[in-house]
Amino acid sequence: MYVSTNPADLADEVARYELATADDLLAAARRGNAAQEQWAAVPAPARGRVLAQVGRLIEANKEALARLVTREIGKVHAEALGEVQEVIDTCDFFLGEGRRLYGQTVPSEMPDKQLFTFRMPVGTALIITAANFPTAVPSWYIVPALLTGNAVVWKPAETAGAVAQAMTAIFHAGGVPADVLQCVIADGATTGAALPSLLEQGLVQKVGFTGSTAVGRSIGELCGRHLQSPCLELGGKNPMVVMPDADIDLVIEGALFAGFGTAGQRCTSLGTLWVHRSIYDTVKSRWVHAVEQARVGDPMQDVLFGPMISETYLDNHLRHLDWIEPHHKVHGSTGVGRITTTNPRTGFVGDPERGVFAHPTIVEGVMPGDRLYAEETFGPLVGLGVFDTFDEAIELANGHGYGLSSAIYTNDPRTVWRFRERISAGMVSVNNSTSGAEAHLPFGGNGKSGNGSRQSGIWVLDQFTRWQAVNWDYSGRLQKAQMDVMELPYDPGFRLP
Ligand code: UN1
Repeated sequence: MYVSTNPADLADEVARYELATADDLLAAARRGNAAQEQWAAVPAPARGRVLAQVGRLIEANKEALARLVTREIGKVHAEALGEVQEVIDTCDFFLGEGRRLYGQTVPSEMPDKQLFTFRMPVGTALIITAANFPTAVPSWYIVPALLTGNAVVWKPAETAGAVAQAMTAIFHAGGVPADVLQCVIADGATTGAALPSLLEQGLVQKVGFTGSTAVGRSIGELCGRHLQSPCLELGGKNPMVVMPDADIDLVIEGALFAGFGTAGQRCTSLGTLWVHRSIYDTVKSRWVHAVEQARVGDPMQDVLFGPMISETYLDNHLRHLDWIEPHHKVHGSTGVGRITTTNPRTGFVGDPERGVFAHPTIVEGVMPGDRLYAEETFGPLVGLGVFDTFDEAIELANGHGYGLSSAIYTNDPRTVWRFRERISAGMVSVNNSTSGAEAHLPFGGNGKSGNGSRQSGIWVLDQFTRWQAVNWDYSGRLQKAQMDVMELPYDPGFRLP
């Protein structure tokens, strides 16, 4: 029995549920396969209507769902409301796609013949999501997958199981058939054990995964053996580059939210703040001050961040603190590590002993060669470094090999364009936080952040459909492509006098 507890108040039991076995996952995929064809036969505009209904129900239940998000994973309530809004936005976007889902008509090289393309569903998708965005990120997969006629087996993070069950209930109430969307709460090891069989038995035609680069790599390897390309949304070490002409007020506000909002537990959270030497001291002292003053604590109140998602996330954060080296300097709070009565944070909102809260930590002096430079930390631990030239900033921003999100702060349009051209990240913010992508732009990364797949907007359609090319010859004879092609005469020797 898995017991899901409130990370801001560990005595508050949110839900308990039996974790699924590998066989449960296989059985769910079989049911999904059996139900998929009938779902795909529902006209796309009617499937779009179903997602419109889901969107309206999410809207009607927004406050309750956001409260559950805050209670189960500790996300600050205002952010939880924003996250649920992202689900509504995603439904709104895809309800219209049900009336488009365009294919093309293409001219043939021969007469009395027409060419067409159709988007076909891939089949049954296994969607594996993380706890940090327990409603929005799953919706980025589930909504387009359903709209395009696929069945979905959703394996949410067990840490966010109550939210997943609530989401699934809303989808079913909105008209999605039970076997077309199934939520199976299992742990990572069980899912990993089931995946080879799911693929070998042909029960899953698409895997969507949001989580660590290491797990993404093994899912990618496994899917590759079965000639599948998964949709992978992995880690980030998202740089923010501050040029000498930047608006410093904006930088401080952006770096505070990007670094420490959601307790740094977004894949788009700021990794390292890179500041030009000419303004380094000013930016450093102002940012350190802002982090020191930030309100941390009870996520139902007006705080910058609440608890870690769970004790596991806190433990990981504590391990990452071991990566701080003698050449680093630590700033940002009245302690490091877990906030307790004996390791207090000045101004803490609430009682830190009730939950799993961590001090915000700025690590100054991060440089290539440091583990903190090279690896994602997924917690309230953010690097600070200095650069002298734009070329150096680009090298630092790309050198770790992740490529999810990035930001540049400058008022010079030429610098914006140079940054955009040379940064390896899939997402670029100009004078804005690395986090907080809107729900209808392509979301995804390069390098260690993903395999090039993109979620959201029209771009995700390529993840959940395959192109079918159709040719229709009504000439009444066999016209051979490339051979029986009409050619009009021309005069190759023609020149103007
Ligand atoms: C994630 O952390 O996996 O851009 C997704 C953002 C959010 C999504 C983050 N809209 O920060």
